[in-house]
Amino acid sequence: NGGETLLCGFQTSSVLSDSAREKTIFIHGKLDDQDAVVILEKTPIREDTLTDLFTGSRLKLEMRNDIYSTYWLQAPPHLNEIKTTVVCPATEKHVKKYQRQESFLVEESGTDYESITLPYIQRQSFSVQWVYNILEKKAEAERITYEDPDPEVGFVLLPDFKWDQKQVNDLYLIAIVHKRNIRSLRDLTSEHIPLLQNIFQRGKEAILKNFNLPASKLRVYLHYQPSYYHLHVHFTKLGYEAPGCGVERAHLLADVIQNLQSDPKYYKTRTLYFPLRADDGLLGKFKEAGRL
Ligand code: M7G
Repeated sequence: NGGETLLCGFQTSSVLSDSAREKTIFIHGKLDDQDAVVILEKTPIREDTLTDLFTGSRLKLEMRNDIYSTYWLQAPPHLNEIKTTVVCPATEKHVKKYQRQESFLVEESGTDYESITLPYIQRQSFSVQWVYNILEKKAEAERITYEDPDPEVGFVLLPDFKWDQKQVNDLYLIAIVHKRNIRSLRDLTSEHIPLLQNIFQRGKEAILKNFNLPASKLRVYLHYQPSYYHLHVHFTKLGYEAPGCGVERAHLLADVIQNLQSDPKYYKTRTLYFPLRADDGLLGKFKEAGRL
């Protein structure tokens, strides 16, 4: 499928965002006449590659001053790869998702959800075909870390595509529920507690077994609003600030379970706060309704 030459034909039209600190760049362009978003990311330097790096690389002196000197290390190709993600064909919504933009905090009551958010996401949200492909083993089947096939409380746990699995420092997995009618946090009631507890318990066990990372090193949370409206839970390494994961969107799974235990309708009735980007259509709907 042309995997090796894929990007030769990529025509850049604009840089959507970039970050020197995260060492990423998000580019919008065309690939075979189709809109595409390409994400390039330099990955962390792994301790277990240091020997290879020191023995297999050439050093080019940049400057020397007293006891100080700086160099360019020309690493062997296999230690100099750039993680690349391609979305093609990309929709306008994908382009917006990756564009750097100002955000505004929205206050959404239970009734706002029913009257503003729900009708909007029913018309406008991203396709969750990739999620169904995972659940049906049509894609990424060989990447699955753990699965509980139960139709009620089951889920698939696998590496998020933001994680290259080369080091545990930036560990990032997602648990995707088998049940298909749960869009987000807002759809959860006390009847889902067994499902959430199952994900929490078995997810932590699977990560300990496969990646040797104990529960005390994990941040387990849901996003509201999510980008994809099929319930999923994020598992990341504590202390790793995953790109695009602002505090306002995160709801810790442990808190979600407790909130539902104390009030079965907690997420139907509470006001929830979340940031939306300036050109998000949902923000426009909140403005039209005079809620902003
Ligand atoms: P979210 O909270 O709905 O949206 O999380 P966010 O991307 O705004 O955080 C969805 C998660 O699924 C994100 O962490 C994505 O990186 C991840 N993800 C998205 N896609 C399209 C894929 C995919 O095709 N495969 C895998 N493994 N993960 C994906």
